[in-house]
Amino acid sequence: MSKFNVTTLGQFIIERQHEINVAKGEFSRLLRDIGIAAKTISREVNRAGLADIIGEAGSSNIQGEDQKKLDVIANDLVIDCLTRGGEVCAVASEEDDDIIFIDSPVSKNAKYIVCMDPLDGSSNIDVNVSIGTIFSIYQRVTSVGTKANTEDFYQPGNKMLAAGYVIYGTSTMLVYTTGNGVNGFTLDPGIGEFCLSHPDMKIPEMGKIYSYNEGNILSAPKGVQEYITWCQQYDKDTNRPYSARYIGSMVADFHRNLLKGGIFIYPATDKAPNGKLRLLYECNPMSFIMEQAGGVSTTGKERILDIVPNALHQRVPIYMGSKGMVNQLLELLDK
Ligand code: AHM
Ligand code: MG
Repeated sequence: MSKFNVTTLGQFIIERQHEINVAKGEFSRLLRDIGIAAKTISREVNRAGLADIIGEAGSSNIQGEDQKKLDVIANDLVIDCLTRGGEVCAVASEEDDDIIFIDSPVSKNAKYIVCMDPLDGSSNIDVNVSIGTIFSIYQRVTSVGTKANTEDFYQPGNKMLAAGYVIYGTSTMLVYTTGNGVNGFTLDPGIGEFCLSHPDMKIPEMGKIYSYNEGNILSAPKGVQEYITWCQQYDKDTNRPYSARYIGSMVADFHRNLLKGGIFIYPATDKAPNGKLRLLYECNPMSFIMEQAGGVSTTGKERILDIVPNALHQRVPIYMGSKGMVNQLLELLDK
């Protein structure tokens, strides 16, 4: 029997490449490059308290939010990795106002575009709480060899080829889907590889955790207010009251709910009338993973993955998680 009884991310990508309908070698190399970028970001995140890299970078992103140094570092690391890999012609990032075009000698025939939030949950960096990276991959719709444009990025989420996230928590994990289920890999620092630790992840149909910033309750839609009150009422048959768990890093809240069962709620608020979370960088990739794990993701009116984007930094309300819980909330929103 082999003594090497782990499956690394690289091995897994090759083993599963028959499931993909696009140029297999190139797509596998692209996934591999994202894995390399994730390991490098993980290293930077782990030494954030030691090196002088926490705190503000002095620049703001398009939403007027302060960028942290680690945001900038993570953004640059992914773009460098993708540039050298040669499979991607353009990237849209939460940290950049416009599309970043990749024009390197090796990327002349690149077929793919990437949307990413290089470091999500940035308010948690300075306080040593879990943060994450979110990515998604699409095939470009404009001709290979020409300059990519917004048409490539305004594809609905249902056209996504792959999506994933990396969580920098008690350990670093990479979770991804190519539309054939969801698999999770834990970084083994000893060998420096992501190893398959959570095969075929499925979210329980019901859970008892709700993840919502209750500081916004007064300006939440009535249906959300009623749902939260319902979650808090005692009822032994439905196992209530539920537990409130809100980290403020979507990746971490999502990851816990995926494993345990739960619902993540970020509706429109007075401060953010379209919701806070971005369709391209946060909602679409997480919705693809959620659906592939058997869960539901919606704006309350429509399936997130069916929205045709009209701006790179578009925001939408989002309700996602265990099927039973999201459906209960939807009944109240519809009333
Ligand atoms: P960021 O991309 O600037 O870090 O913002 C996104 C984060 C999510 O990870 C999280 O779910 C949300 O913002 C928390 O926002 P709030 O503090 O308004 O509850
Ligand atoms: Mg974000």
